[in-house]
Amino acid sequence: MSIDRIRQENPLVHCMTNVVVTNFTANGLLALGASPVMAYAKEEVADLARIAGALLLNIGTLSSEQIDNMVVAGQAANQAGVPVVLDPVGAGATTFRTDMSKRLLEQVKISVLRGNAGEIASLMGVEASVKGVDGSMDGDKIEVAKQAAKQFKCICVLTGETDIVTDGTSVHSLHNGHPWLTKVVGTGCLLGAVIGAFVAVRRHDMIHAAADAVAYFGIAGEQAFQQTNEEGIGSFQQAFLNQLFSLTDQQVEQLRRNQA
Ligand code: ATP
Ligand code: TZP
Ligand code: MG
Ligand code: MG
Repeated sequence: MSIDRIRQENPLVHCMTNVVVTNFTANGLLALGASPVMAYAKEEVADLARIAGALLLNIGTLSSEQIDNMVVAGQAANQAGVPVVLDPVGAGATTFRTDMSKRLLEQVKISVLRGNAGEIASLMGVEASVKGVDGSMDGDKIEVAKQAAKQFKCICVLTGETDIVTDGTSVHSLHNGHPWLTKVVGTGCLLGAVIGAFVAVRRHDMIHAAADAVAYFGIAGEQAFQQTNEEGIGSFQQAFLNQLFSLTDQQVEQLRRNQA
């Protein structure tokens, strides 16, 4: 596990994310022990991406100009060897979102692609249901995730009730998490940033870094639910941030549920 390293090294995560989740993402990264910076201007994104521990590209409230700037940031990160995480929010909901996600995958070397089943399936041309930012599919999620990882030469993290983390060959199926995570907006988006922090401190073993991030995040959700289920979802959101702040590597090793 890597949470101790994140707390020691305090990696900078450059987030180009959406307006819905900006504050939650910054607070989630701080709680974890990472250092967030949100920056979008074409005049500065390359400079920041080069010095970051990881770059997050999240298309949740995209515009054409923002995608242009994401390409600039992503290519600078690539040149500097900085890992790039892509969250193709709402891919499949509109042709624009699907096309822009594909453009980023073509023009930037993506290290980790993180999306729900509907988003990943849409990028692969597999039939999916995507309503706004919520998506699902009926077929074999492991196979779709593996194909995506192979096609885009990246690690694919396909989230939902079971989270799948694969490089196209080896597959980690993780069974932590809680349905209440879907009742707080931006948990998927924050997870992309948290994966960024984990890969920043373990660049040479990104599949295990990504799997650890997913396990950590899911266990934080479970613990938060146990503390707040009688109070409700507002308290859950606060407790979830508290868990990101306080969970240890040892607790995560005890509580993680890999494979079926
Ligand atoms: P959506 O846009 O459909 O809400 P998302 O991009 O927010 O998707 P999710 O798939 O909801 O991303 O994943 C966010 C977090 O919620 C992940 O940690 C995932 O494991 C967890 N999660 C999602 N659905 C469930 C579920 N049914 N049971 C347990 N955990 C879940
Ligand atoms: N609309 C555009 S981006 C966004 C919404 C509601 C946030 C989506 O967050 P998540 O993490 O995918 O649920
Ligand atoms: Mg969600
Ligand atoms: Mg999402």
